[in-house]
Amino acid sequence: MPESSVNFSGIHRTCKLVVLLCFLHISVTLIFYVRSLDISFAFPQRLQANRARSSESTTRGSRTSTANAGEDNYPDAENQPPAGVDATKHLEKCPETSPLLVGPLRIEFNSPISLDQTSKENPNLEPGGRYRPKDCVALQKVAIIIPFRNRDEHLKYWLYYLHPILQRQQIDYGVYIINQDGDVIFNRAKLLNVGYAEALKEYDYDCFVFSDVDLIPMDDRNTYRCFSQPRHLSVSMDKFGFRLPYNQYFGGVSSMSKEQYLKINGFPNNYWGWGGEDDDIYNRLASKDMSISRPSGVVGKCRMIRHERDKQNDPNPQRFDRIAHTRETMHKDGINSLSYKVVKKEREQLYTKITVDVGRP
Ligand code: UDH
Ligand code: NGS
Repeated sequence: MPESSVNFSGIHRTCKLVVLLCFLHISVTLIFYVRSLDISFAFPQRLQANRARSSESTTRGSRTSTANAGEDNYPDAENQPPAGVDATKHLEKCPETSPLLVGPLRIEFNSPISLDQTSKENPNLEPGGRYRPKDCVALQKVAIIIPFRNRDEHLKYWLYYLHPILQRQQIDYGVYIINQDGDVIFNRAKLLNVGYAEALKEYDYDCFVFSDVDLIPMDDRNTYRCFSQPRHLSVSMDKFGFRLPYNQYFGGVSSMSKEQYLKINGFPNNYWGWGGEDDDIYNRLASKDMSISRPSGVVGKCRMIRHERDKQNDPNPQRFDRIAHTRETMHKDGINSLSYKVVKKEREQLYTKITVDVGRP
């Protein structure tokens, strides 16, 4: 009897110890559990703020702001990287010559082009036909300005060919279609001035490429950017037998830095109808002692989409008289006297289209 009573009290003590240990274990687990709940209950605002901040940094990558040029790697106002770029990654400047270039290209206008297909083939574009390289910081911010009216078929080819070329050229660019409203006589140079002014409202562009809608480069080494002198890019057109029609020719596709453009007071606003406005621009440049920079005849080859003369764009009978007086008129007729009304602004995936009323002669 005494022996069994000893054994019993031993078992009893062991059991008590086990129960105590279990209790301790459960208490510790419970404390940790409650503490973990506490964190999210106690600081819901902080969590929300963090979440908001991280989503902001991805969506605000779209480039709609103005620039603090040169201050850091992401030169727009809020220093946001392009969508999809890691904000913590330090980006180098893009090289002078893009390693992505392939050289001569086959350009033809036989098969119809669909805008949907072109959009699908350019998934890295941001709304409005905007792009900037993801792996390096582009050397220039280029607005591409296209004077336009009723040339939708040409525009489809232009977008189809140019977007991939411009991306391979590693440019930070936007495409602006400046559409003349109504059916009064066409004014190419005034539309180009409008493009300059409107593009600058969107982003701190430092370079402007002015391109007819029907001209496609045949070599991606013909970079759509600016140079130390105003640049003529369409130097070797198929329609002229791949040579310049005359030495002073500055039509088709050209580029100018903001500084070069302002030095000549932009372009004339009073060339209504076809011809002469490009010669006037040449005269402006010459009067300011600027020379024309050009790519070689091989790199500068381009094709023009054949077409008939447009309605309301007959040759301007006043053009010869006007180009004879550029030096006297250029200081009062240009970007400093530009007036127009924006009728509509459409931000499509492949371009920004701005419809404008430029008045009449
Ligand atoms: N443009 C339009 N719509 C027009 C007129 C001109 O979009 O109604 C734009 C377009 O970007 C074009 C550029 O302005 O590429 C220059 O127009 P242009 O008429 O000078 O063009 P181009 O030199 O043609 O291409 C001149 C007339 C050719 C007649 C040929 C007859 N076989
Ligand atoms: C010149 C025109 C330019 C024009 C160029 C090429 O004669 O505006 O021909 O025209 N100058 C004058 O008329 C004063 S093109 O063959 O491309 O239609 O750009």
